[in-house]
Amino acid sequence: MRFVSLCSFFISCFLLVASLGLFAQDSRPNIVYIMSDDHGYQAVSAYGYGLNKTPNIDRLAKEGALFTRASVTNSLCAPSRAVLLTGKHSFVNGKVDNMQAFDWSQDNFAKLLQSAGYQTAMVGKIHMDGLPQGFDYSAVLPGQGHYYNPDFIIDGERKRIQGYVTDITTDLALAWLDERDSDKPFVLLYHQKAPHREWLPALRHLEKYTSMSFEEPPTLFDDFEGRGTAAKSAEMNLLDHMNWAGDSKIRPELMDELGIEEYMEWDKGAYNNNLGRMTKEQRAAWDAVYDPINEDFKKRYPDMSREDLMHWRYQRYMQDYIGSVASVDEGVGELLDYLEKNGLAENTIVVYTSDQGFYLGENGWFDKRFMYEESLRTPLLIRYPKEIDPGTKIDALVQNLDFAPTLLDYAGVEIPSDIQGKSFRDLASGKTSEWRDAIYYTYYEYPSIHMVKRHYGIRTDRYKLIHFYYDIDEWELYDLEKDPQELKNVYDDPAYADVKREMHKKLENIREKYGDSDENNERYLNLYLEATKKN
Ligand code: SGN
Ligand code: CA
Repeated sequence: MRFVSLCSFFISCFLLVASLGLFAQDSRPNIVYIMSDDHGYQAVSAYGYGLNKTPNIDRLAKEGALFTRASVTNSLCAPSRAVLLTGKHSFVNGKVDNMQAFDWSQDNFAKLLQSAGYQTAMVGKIHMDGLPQGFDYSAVLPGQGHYYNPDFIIDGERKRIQGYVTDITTDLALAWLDERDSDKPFVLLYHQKAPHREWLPALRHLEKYTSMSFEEPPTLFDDFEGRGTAAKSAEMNLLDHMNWAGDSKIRPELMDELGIEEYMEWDKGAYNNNLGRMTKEQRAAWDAVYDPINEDFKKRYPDMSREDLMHWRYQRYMQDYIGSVASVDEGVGELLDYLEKNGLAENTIVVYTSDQGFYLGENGWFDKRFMYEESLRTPLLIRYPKEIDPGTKIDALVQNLDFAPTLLDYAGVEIPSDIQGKSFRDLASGKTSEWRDAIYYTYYEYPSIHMVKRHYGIRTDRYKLIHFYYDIDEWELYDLEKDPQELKNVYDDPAYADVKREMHKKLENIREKYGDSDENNERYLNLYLEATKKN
């Protein structure tokens, strides 16, 4: 009896203290949003392309969900980031291309989480000017950033940090996690620069990846028959439009010796600038691997046909690209280990994605920008043990437009009504399979590097309709079921007359739904022409 009353006394004390909030634990989930730059889904092994191994990123799919058809609304770096932050299409948030300034004063999901009591941090690449708003802590790269000994802007102050950018970004992220207030939930945006051009892997990866050889995509020598003017006139060819020094790491002096001309006037400059940042020791380790490659190329070059050169450049490209992905994957591993060691794995949502897709030699291309699949789609993996079953696969047409509302939803914060994306929380947990039946896409940065013409379009489960405008007026229609590589434009094929009509109607509706129009295109074109004139 006495024991029981003693117990009930302690229980009442406990309840009293708890109700006063002294024990109150904030159980809202933490969020780690990982985004790399230009990481094509073909180079995430969970997608099954067999190009490389990304065991750490793959863990998210094994222990959570893999989205097979996630995409972006505008396949370019800074616009994609603006869509992530705002949950609104480019023509609404204003950041339509890499040139226009981003208006940080508008709402973003980090600001909303911050006012709801979350600790917020952004580390790595953001590719926008101005101090990131909505973040208690920010350590970002100015512009594109550098691979070796990069500058960082930490809470507004610029300083150079010695080392390799991917590793530094991870270290800064982990240091912030260590210093945070562990009583409050957090959101960490951990944004890698890699594997963005010009693809400089970490020293520890040079040997391994430069000696690898990769299977070529079947369309490496695409002649673009069956496609429109836009694909034919794009400047993304591995042989014709890639820098020899900057990208393929041929020494500028060797270019001169062999009589190879610069395609871009900054070809040699890019090489000198990237390698010029290295310390003596870093440079020596780099040269020890790339000098023999140069020597070998010097011997072979005089006898190489255009075709031989294309094979060579594809391998060179992939070695450095895949080599740069390796450290991104290691960073993800470090982060996941940290969460585990600190008891955070269960209550933390971990997202892995890229700011868009990327061409890894398909159609003979590198870069992105197009509404075609390799560029439109982006890897998306998400782990949240409390709600998402291990090994979940989702084919729904989610977009980067949906991140802001999804993350707000997980955090229990009200989603503002002007957000255009949709939370995919219930889709990920399997509570529902209902989803949108079409996605909308816009692209603006033209005329510019890579010369991908302005376009917009709609993609449904099976079809894609694209309109290229400004200096052409061409429509393309693809049947993704019959032609997943989008090699044959069936817009003028009478067999598709009904599909064409239907897709036009859908396009009109979706443009109206999101508030897009030809007037928007005109307005953004004029802003672009003005901005490019000034530069
Ligand atoms: C640089 C690259 C381009 C790339 C853009 C945009 N050239 O200009 O190849 O398309 O960035 O990329 S480089 O020779 O300077 O590397 S984005 O991801 O930032 O949008
Ligand atoms: Ca990018």
